[in-house]
Amino acid sequence: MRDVPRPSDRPAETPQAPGRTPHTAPPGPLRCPGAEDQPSEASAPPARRPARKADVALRVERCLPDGFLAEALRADARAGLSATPKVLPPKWFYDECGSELFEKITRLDEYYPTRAERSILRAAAGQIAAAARAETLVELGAGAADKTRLLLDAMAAEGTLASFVPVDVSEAALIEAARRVDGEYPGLAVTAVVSDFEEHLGLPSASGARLVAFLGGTIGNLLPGQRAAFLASLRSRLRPGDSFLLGTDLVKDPAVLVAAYDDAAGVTAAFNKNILSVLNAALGADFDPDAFEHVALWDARQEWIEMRLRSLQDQIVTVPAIDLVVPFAEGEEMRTEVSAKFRSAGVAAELAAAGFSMTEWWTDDRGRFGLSLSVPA
Ligand code: SAH
Ligand code: AVI
Repeated sequence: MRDVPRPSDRPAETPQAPGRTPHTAPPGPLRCPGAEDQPSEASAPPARRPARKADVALRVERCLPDGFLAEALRADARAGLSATPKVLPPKWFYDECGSELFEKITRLDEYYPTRAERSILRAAAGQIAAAARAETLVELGAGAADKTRLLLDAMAAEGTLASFVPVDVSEAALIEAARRVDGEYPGLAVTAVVSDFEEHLGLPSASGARLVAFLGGTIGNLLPGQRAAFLASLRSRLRPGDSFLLGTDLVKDPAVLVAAYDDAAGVTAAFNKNILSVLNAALGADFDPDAFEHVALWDARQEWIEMRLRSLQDQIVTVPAIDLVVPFAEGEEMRTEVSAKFRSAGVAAELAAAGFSMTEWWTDDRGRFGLSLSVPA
């Protein structure tokens, strides 16, 4: 039984999880022009959780070899920009601006998944914490880890919570989120893990039950084969007593879905085009984001939303870091994301195929989003 969170009794040194490469987080908030507005409901620290001073070191681990992500981006750009049709993997949306734009998306009227999943967590977090009885909450693709507070609070109330391990490929956003949680939960050991969860899951090996959360419907951003590989890899690293909490957006009226990915204010369009800015910054490319338009469409056969960037003119883009010259024809479309939508039976089947047994299934009151709790079968 652990004693978290009690604002008054945080130890001077937090307990430390094992890891390969611990670092101290740099200070400072994220900044992204165009992505600033009022803080979200959950990102504003509630009064009952006083923020801790920012000068206390946060534990950060980098699981991938130095340069791995930079090389992976080069490889993905080389392959994707040379393919027909062209394609870029969505994990590269999330530089500082991309992460801020995603947070802005979560506050849009049209973008229901975050609110729907939060409403499920509000209702079910106690049940989840009681079933999992986990010491460690690992969150894959944690982002701002806003909804995560509902799980942390429930696990603390259950008396089991000792550590939180957010895992994300977006280092700046991850550290900012981890620092906030660290400040709000005295006594909680927080270890931020910078990793690509398709390469290295970043699960802590410490004894004690672990609850692995993968929220937001991010699993839908993986293609079916990638999903199966990811689930099998996760299953192979879980132990008896661990649990897996998975958020999945559900199939619904295509008009609702398309609006969620093509909002009136153009935030999703900016998010989509941000991948071009990522390539410009990282690879010296000369994409002109204004020379592309945002496309969101529902693929009824695959049951996924597809985001694309459509070239507004014949143009040639150079990508010096990979020595590539890329012609785009007017009207040519490049896929930047799929966002698969699920049905409960399909989720259970994919989990079962990977060796999980789904023990609970919740949806919000309008049946828009599903949350499943599974254990190793
Ligand atoms: N879980 C949060 C954030 C979702 S946004 C929520 O529910 O709101 C998706 C997050 O997953 C981003 O922070 C992004 O950086 C991260 N992500 C995407 N692909 C990833 C990968 N392959 N490995 C690690 N993190 C990834
Ligand atoms: C992170 N992921 C679940 C989001 C989604 O809905 O597929 C990413 C996103 N793309 C456009 N809007 C949001």
